[in-house]
Amino acid sequence: MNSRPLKIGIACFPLIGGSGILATALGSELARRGHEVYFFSYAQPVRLDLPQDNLHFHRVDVAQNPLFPSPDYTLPLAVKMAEVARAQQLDVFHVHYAVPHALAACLASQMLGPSAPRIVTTLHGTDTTLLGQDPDYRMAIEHALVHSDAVTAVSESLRNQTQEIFRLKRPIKVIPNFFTPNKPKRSREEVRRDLGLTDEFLVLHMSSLRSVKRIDLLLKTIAKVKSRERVRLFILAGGPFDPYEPLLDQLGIRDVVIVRQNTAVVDEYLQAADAGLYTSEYESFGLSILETMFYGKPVVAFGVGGIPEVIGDSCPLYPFGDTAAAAAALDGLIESPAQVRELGERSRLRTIEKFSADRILPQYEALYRRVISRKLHRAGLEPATQ
Ligand code: GMT
Repeated sequence: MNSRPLKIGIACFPLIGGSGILATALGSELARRGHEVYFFSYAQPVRLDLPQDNLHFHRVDVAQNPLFPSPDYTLPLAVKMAEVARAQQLDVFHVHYAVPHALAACLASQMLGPSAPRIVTTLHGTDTTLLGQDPDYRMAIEHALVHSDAVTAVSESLRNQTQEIFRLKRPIKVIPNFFTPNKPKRSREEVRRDLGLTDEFLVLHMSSLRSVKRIDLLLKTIAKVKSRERVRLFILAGGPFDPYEPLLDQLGIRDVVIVRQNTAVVDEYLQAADAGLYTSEYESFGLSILETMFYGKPVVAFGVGGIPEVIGDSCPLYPFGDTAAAAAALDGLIESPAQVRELGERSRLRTIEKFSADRILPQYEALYRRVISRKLHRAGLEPATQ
């Protein structure tokens, strides 16, 4: 088996959102393993530390040409991907999210002809579950999926849903997300002091706050906690919290909730927390849940989408919308430090066993090599490995 380092182009969204965070972590891990990685996005991804050996970032300018009625990103992205692929002889485009990244990769590939890199598309959720149902996008997504050399999904649940929506003839490979913690810069005590805490039970929620996250249910759950004076809900918000401000007063929980905006480095807050609370109505995976579990914190969540695959039997799950059950679970944890330790440790062990970089990276590397070998085989240069 050929094990030369690969040249991989990664296109992703740069913002605080699971797909971009995962793509950034993947690129960094690949670079650490000796591969050469080229990121494409309209801004530097929030968790991408540069400079780093083997890591390159190519900013794509959104075209604001007065000839066009609206700005265009897909074409400049495709052109930049094609230019860099040609100059650097990339082996693979690994694109995260079908729209616009997989479509830009298809276009770049057509521009380059037979020497084009192979295309690996990773689906993260809403590109299938929402856009896949949108008649304005559906055919384009289908085209990108059919013309990718491999398609992966981050959970069985998302794979099944994608197959249901698109009825593709091709296989979709499940490669779950992974997480690599960064050493926190401040101690647990320092962070808690900074948040104005003494011995309160700190419940962490990290998300984009998009409507699918059901922040209304998050706040209602906290409002139902019996030991309210002993609990604080800490929200690391990747989107505006203003729409939920009135609910804080309606539920009488203004004193209980702390909100911090757009924090890229989450490790020190994960370390400072006692448990995680996630009330989404859908998650294809739930990267924040995985991050919480990695830090040995129990998670209270509803059993929707891919969440049961992430949590497994490390913590109990609750039916969607059952805020009373979620609040009772938090009360149980507040009352029992032993239970917090036990569930937290089970969560931590599960993440190491199933979702560490060492478990997941070889799966992507093997996939890249497989699609590359198929290309060489087609060109008559080397026998295919499968
Ligand atoms: O859900 C978000 O806020 C962002 C979104 C994205 O695409 O960036 O997250 C999706 O991808 C993550 C990484 O694979 C998954 O952990 C999230 O569950 C998924 N979100 C949804 O399915 C709603």
